[in-house]
Amino acid sequence: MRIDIITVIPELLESPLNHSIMKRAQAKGLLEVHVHHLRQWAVNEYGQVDDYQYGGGAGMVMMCEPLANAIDSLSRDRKYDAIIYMTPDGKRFEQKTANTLSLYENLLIICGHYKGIDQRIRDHYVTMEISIGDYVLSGGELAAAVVVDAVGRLIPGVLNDETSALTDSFQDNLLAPPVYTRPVDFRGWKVPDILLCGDPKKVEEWRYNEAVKRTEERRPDLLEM
Ligand code: 6GU
Repeated sequence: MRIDIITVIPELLESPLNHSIMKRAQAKGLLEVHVHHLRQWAVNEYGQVDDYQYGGGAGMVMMCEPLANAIDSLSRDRKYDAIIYMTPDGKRFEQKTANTLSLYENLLIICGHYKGIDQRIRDHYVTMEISIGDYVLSGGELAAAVVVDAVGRLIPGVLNDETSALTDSFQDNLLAPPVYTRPVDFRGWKVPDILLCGDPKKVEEWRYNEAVKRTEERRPDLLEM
């Protein structure tokens, strides 16, 4: 999978996408992430990419021309399966969306800043608008990093143990069960006996029951979906 990202602050995307699982995905050639600085397509020598909004009001708006030129230029090299705009008024990002996106070959993600981007770019280019939750971030970059991570780890071969994405929280509308590692007794706090019994069927059953219990307690809404 290839993901292109358009941003005015590429630095915000560097670290989150270059460590741990995202680093390995790219090293294995399963995921390519290309971050493009919107200033390359600025309208003048000052690197201008935003302007005052019509109708007045505080806050700048990202202009049509640099964004349209950026999207056109990148689209010449490949056909995007989705052109995604990161915005708090987009559709809430969920595991289901990550699953869908992980099946695509080419994604283009646009990070908004300031008051957002000119509506005409949303009307004529963007095919999908994503929010990562009901709170406002200063820009779309951190949200884009969240989407790339959630999607990237689902690409077959990215995770070491192929089954481990299947047992993640949310994959079956259940939260993940508790996990334990050594030592078996820490300050008198013990690991549940059943995890030491050596019977995989019993362990599996216990994990499932714990997942249901945890979901009932913390996220009963998930059980009604
Ligand atoms: Cl995608 N962008 C911004 N700026 N804020 C957000 C968001 C996105 N999702 C939640 N809050």
